[in-house]
Amino acid sequence: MIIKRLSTFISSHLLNNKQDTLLLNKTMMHDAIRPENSPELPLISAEVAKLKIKRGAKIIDVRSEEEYQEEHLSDSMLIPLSNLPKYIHLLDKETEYLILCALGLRAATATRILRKAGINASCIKDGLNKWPFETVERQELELILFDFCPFAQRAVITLKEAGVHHKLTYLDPDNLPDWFASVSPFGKVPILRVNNETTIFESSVINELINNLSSKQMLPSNPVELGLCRSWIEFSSTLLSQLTGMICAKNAVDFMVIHTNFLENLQRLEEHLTSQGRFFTGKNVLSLVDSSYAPLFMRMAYLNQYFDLYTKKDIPMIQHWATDLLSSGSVIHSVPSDFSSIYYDFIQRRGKDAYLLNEVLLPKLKKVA
Ligand SMILES: N[C@@H](CCC(=O)N[C@@H](CS)C(=O)NCC(=O)O)C(=O)O
Repeated sequence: MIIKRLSTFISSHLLNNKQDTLLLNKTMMHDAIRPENSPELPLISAEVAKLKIKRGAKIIDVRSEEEYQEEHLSDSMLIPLSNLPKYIHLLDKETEYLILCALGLRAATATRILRKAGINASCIKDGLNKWPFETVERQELELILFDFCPFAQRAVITLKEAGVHHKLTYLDPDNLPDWFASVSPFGKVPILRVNNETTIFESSVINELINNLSSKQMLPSNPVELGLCRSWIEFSSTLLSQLTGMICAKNAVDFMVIHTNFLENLQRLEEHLTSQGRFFTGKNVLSLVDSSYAPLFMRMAYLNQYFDLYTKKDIPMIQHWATDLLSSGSVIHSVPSDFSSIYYDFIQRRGKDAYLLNEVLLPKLKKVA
């Protein structure tokens, strides 16, 4: 629990304090002399570290954000050395921490600081440069998407929130380039091209990959909490499909059947939400559950301007969550600034002869005009 709190805290507050940095710079000079194994500074090899990780030890990487993005160990948490003093109080005294940097020097300094504070920390001797096992390396990421697609928007939010370098390639669904069929296995977006050779598809899988490549922890590490998050992510796809179902329904009866079901599902979600925190997990960190629901909430808010898709007071928790989510930077910047007209175009295309456009939206829009 504490580890999770720490990682979320760290991810959102990579602070820089001048005094700490000066202090640490001094210590780092001192550490230019190769550290020796001692009770104040237990040094362990990569092989021993690997065994300890299997038994539950946690890795703290004390390099910079840039170095971390280039290459890191999976499941490691990033606390740049200069930020360490600020986060010590959040570390769990029952957990064993293995401290890693590039060569072992910054890790030695960090280990001493942590041990002085009563934390069970050991220094990985030779650092990442001599780590003989697998690492996660920087990848060239290209997200291929349509501007109206809510599933693609999930991945854009995650990319922005994770701060991972990426390229966005928008395609026109009515004018797809020849290469698209050869890279998208089902002809759908989003797809994430990794190093221009591997295609990852399905937005929830893409999101998990982005999360794993970044220093952010947008999913809980506890297996049960993780499973719960994945369950609710799946549920957001059901709600999104129902929204499209309403747009395509040919008549009022078909529309009402889906609408009733949609409201029941919203109620199910409402009942699950217990926290009044900004985001789904109740913490101040945008999770993959949040990036999965934000596109739904954005479309719901658009439609609710024109008819009672939902009543705000019936779903107060969702309303609170959606308001916070839709005002966060990575969500706002996940769509082009003319998103309303993009979404309206989508409704016109998908629901050309359908009930919602012709019987509900157009009469309202004519009135406004
Ligand atoms: N389950 C997929 C859904 C993706 C999806 O349905 N994408 C739509 C655009 S929003 C698409 O590419 N449709 C094209 C088609 O079905 O041919 C995911 O989560 O990525």
